[in-house]
Amino acid sequence: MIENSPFIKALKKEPLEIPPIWYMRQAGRYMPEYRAVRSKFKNFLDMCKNPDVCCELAMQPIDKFKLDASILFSDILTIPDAFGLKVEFVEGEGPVFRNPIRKRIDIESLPEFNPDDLDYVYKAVSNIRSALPSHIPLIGFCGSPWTLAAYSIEGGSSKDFAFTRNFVAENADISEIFLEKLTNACFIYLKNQVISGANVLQIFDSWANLLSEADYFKYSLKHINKLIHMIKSDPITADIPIILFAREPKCEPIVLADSSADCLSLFWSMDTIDINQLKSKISIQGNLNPAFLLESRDTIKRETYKILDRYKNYPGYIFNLGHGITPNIDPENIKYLTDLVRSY
Ligand code: 1CP
Repeated sequence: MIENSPFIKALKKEPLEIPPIWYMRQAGRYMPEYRAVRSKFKNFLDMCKNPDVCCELAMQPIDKFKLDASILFSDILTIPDAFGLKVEFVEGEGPVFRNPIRKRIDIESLPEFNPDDLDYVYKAVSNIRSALPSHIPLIGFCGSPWTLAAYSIEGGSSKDFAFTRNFVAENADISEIFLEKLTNACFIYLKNQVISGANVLQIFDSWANLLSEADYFKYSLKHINKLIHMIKSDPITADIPIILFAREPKCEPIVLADSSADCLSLFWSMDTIDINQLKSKISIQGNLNPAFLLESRDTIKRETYKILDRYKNYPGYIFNLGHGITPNIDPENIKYLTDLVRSY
């Protein structure tokens, strides 16, 4: 039963002897098995549009490392692609939007979001759910409305998203409309993932760090709060635990706990926060710096123990990294890390 899995117990803030473990980007380029499949596709999104391949990729880290949770293999940029922004992943450049949002009119003339355009994602969810052992929970996910807006307006990735920040400052009213459209799309998208078999949902606010504290509430957290409220109010999704990952937001973590997410996924630099005030409110997931996985075993052990010591009495602690596994990490170190946590 999924309810008895350590991961779901932790999300319900139950104290556990050994924390459940999974890793952000647990399927990806660092695995030779992934690269073998990836080499058959030119455009990454074409690979995401193949539900059988997504299932195979999601299962790779589960089979190899016996992790406690699986995550849908897909990407957060499927939603902007479904809005007609034509997302492509260019070799060495990351995502590139062929129809980015550049002017007000681009938002005004956006088509209605059609959730059926993302049927390939729901099919991937149901394939993965069928392939997984029945006691391993499956995480569905989406990007936060702000993070999706940032990529859509910028037209791809960027160090500082200067065009986006300028655009929203000068077009606050229409940006609000765009963020609302994205929020509604995220809700239907996540609901369909739950209908197809997702047991947990994670929201990725990967570009939370771009905004000042006041702007963070206005452009990001307000919409995340609304999205979580919609999920918690719908009878189909009401009981699904929600994990919120926010990269270095300029607000206190307690403010994120008030979003009514069930779990906070901490970015690796968020290691001086006061966890006592979070204890009764929310589970915590994280937050080893993935860069330590490029160092010696002694360093990995020292840094992992620091984190395990910090959270050993925290009810509902889930071990994870503070951001995704990078392509240059040796899979043997993922195995080493997993054994280390389980034998602590
Ligand atoms: O060419 C390749 O092989 C593509 C690499 C890759 C992979 C494996 C991308 C491109 N996306 C993914 C899968 C993915 N993306 C998953 C599922 C796999 C898993 O976790 O095991 C998930 C949950 C994501 C989510 C995602 N995509 C986020 C949020 C998490 C985070 O890292 O902050 C973001 C920001 C993206 C955008 C994205 N996808 C891929 C790239 C290169 C980028 C851009 C990153 C940037 O802006 O620099």
